[in-house]
Amino acid sequence: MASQSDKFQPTKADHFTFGLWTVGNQGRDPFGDAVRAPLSPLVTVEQLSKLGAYGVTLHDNDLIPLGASDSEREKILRDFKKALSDYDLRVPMVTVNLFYHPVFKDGAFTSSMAPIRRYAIDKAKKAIDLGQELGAETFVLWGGREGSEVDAARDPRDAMKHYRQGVNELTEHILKNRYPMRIAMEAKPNEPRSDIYLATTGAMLAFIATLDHPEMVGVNPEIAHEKMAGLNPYHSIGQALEAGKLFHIDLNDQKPGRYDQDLRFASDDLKGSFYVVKMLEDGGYQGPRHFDAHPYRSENAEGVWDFARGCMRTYLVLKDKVHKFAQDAEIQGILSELKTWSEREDAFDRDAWGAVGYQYEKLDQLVVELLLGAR
Ligand code: GCO
Ligand code: MN
Ligand code: MN
Repeated sequence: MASQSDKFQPTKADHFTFGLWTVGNQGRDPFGDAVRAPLSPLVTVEQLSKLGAYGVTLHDNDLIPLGASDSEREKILRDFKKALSDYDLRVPMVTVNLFYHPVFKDGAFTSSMAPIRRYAIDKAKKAIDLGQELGAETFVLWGGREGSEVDAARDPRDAMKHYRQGVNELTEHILKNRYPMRIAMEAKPNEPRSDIYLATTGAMLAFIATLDHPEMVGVNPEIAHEKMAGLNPYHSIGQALEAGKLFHIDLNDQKPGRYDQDLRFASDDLKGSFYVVKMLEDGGYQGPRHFDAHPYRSENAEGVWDFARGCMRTYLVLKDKVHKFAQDAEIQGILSELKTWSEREDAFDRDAWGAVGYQYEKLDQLVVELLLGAR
């Protein structure tokens, strides 16, 4: 693949990152067992670095198994840090697993059970400490089990109060320890819960404004999750960026109206993905380009790396299209014509304005042809 064109060969300067859980996904689904062997974090570091990635991200338990002793933790961390330094890979983001163990079956921060909430908050604090040890500047918080099936059991107002209290404790922990770390909250409308609280990036933004330290908390929008909610990720990401809240991003893809697919970046929706790349590149987003996606279940160990290469190459191809968009005389001509119209200062004539054609058909067709390589 790389031989096709070096222009699309990723380098560390592109700031591509992958979760250990993404390339390490074994292809389990609710109807079928694992199709791939577990992938060691050390091998992942080596492979990602060779493919041109900049970093790797992880949940606490992707690296340190739940229940590991202090000495086991230390050994794992020592080996992992050595691999990171041998292969010049960074860990810009760490997150916490608050969903896998049965203890979280009815929520973590929003559990109705105070001892479970305590355990969840302490687990997240430890994951923050782990992130600090690995040099991460972002801590992602995805409340996968923060939701319900049975609304008779819990009032969402109580869930909000508990959620807020949990996040407030995390910011206190970061401040007390003077960690240079920010929190990025990730929304999802459903799966694994029937309904997950704070279902969209917009809901997260409203919630963040109610926290004790809103300046330390932003969002980690995931393309697929916005699509699962029937929303346009370009708009959600744009709103977050404009609010100064785009602290991190999960790039992947999703067919609307389906289960959580976590598809290879831009594999389904080329035009929507183009606008996301355009937003990140033109909008001054400084963070890593993080892929949170899974290889198809059809793949063996080799196919996993085709998947990772594909995510990065497509991003770079779309970034090239963003430059072409800016240089395309016809596209820019229409846009500047529209701008001239918008700045007209003659007396307002309602009927004349009502009769104006905006040329959006032409504009959109030009974008389609640009993406198809026809210009
Ligand atoms: C999902 C989620 C997760 C989270 C991850 C980080 O696919 O439903 O995106 O992958 O991003 O667990 O906490
Ligand atoms: Mn995600
Ligand atoms: Mn997802």
